[in-house]
Amino acid sequence: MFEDTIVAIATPEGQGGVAMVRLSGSNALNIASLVFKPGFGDVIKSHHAVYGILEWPDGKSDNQTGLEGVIDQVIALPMLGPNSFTGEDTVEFFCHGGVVVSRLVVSACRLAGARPATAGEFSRRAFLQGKMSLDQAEAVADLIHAESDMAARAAIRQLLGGLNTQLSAIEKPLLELLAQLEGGLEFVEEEHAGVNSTQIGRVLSQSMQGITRLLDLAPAGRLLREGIHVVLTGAPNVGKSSLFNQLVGTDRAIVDDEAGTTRDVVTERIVRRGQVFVLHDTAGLRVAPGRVENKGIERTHQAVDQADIVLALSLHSEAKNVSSELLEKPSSAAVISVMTKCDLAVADGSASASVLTSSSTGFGVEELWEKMEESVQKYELDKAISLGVVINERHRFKLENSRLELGQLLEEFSDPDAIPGDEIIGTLLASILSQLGEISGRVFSEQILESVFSRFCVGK
Ligand SMILES: Nc1nc2c(ncn2[C@@H]2O[C@H](COP(=O)(O)OP(=O)(O)O)[C@@H](O)[C@H]2O)c(=O)[nH]1
Ligand SMILES: [Mg+2]
Repeated sequence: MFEDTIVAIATPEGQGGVAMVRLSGSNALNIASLVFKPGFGDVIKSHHAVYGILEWPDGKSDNQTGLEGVIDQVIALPMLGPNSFTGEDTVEFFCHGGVVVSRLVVSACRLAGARPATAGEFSRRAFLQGKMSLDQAEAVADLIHAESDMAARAAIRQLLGGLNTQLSAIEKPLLELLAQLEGGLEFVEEEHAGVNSTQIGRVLSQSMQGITRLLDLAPAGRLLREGIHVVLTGAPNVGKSSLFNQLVGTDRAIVDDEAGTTRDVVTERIVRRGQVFVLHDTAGLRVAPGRVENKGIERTHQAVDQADIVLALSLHSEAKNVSSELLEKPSSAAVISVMTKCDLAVADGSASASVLTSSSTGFGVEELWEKMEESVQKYELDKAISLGVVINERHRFKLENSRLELGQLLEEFSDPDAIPGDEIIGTLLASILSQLGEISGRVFSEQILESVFSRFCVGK
């Protein structure tokens, strides 16, 4: 248990019925008894809520606020370590919500000896006390930040051990192999200490497959965490902003018959069937416009580079798609060709591969949504959700490194005459395992903890 006791508001700031202030650390119960009356009684019952008054510690009422003594009526919930979120002694105070009371409760706890928690410090302690792995702590953050049902479902499954299970299945055979090799090193001089190279090669290939399967789910992880980026492009006046407004269901973007009206990227997030779509309306693509419009067009290209889906718009009457010609860089995104203003004329016959739309009548908009949903099926979001695997950038980086090292090692096995000795295999295995171990936090450093937990909010 950490010597110092930390305190923070765990609920969001703002008006609400109830707010929660959490104290955690070796002195949590003492500090709580200085501010909470009549206290927990002679024998503290862990996980039993107690009603009482929260007040300033004796002789330390806050003169600035003019409040003497009483701060609020609260419910206090003591949870003795190791059976708490952090694994330490914890007291949670449920006070009235709003911007003032919870802050005063924190101030009183600080006067009684607690210090303010830093970002993610409760979760960090939970990790250090062995209550959860690093990827589970990240799942807590993902769950808090989830904007869609799908993202929340994936995060809770990862929190319950999804990714961990997959990782253990990859790590366990490698750890066993390492132990065998190391065990063999001490006693036996003969080749591979009873583990033959075919066996080693098989274990390595299986791990390689496991890592590749996880990496295949990395795009799904990004889509679940960030949403699906949809960029509308096309010549000026083709009807991008009008269609954007239809898709998001509000008059968010300015529509005008003057070409070059939209000069910046306008972004709107919407949830559809449990999935977040991030729609971007852009400046129309055309040659030699003014300086400001040019900057807008530059941003269009940047948006396209980040896109998962590009909606390439052209007028009902245009036989070929002008905008896709002006898109310089190839993007990995799915491109859906869309014909606009179909209320004005019957679309050209060559447009059969396009979705025909009209923003005036709403025609084709539902079909367009379905096309977009279809085009993200390849990312196997359902699989990532059911496995509880939300690969983030940190995981992806570690997985790629370990796949690279594993690939190098496997290559050595392709030539039976060039198979390295046990000691070298052992060293390489240890390195691969340390890369993999950093995902769950089986292996960690101060730097890793800093990079993970500094992204959390205070109070989590
Ligand atoms: N009749 C008709 N007019 C449209 C439609 N969509 C857009 N417009 C008109 O076309 C002009 C340009 O639309 P806008 O959405 O600003 O195009 P953008 O420059 O591509 O963003 C405006 O005058 C719109 O009212 C449509 O589906 N049908
Ligand atoms: Mg526009």
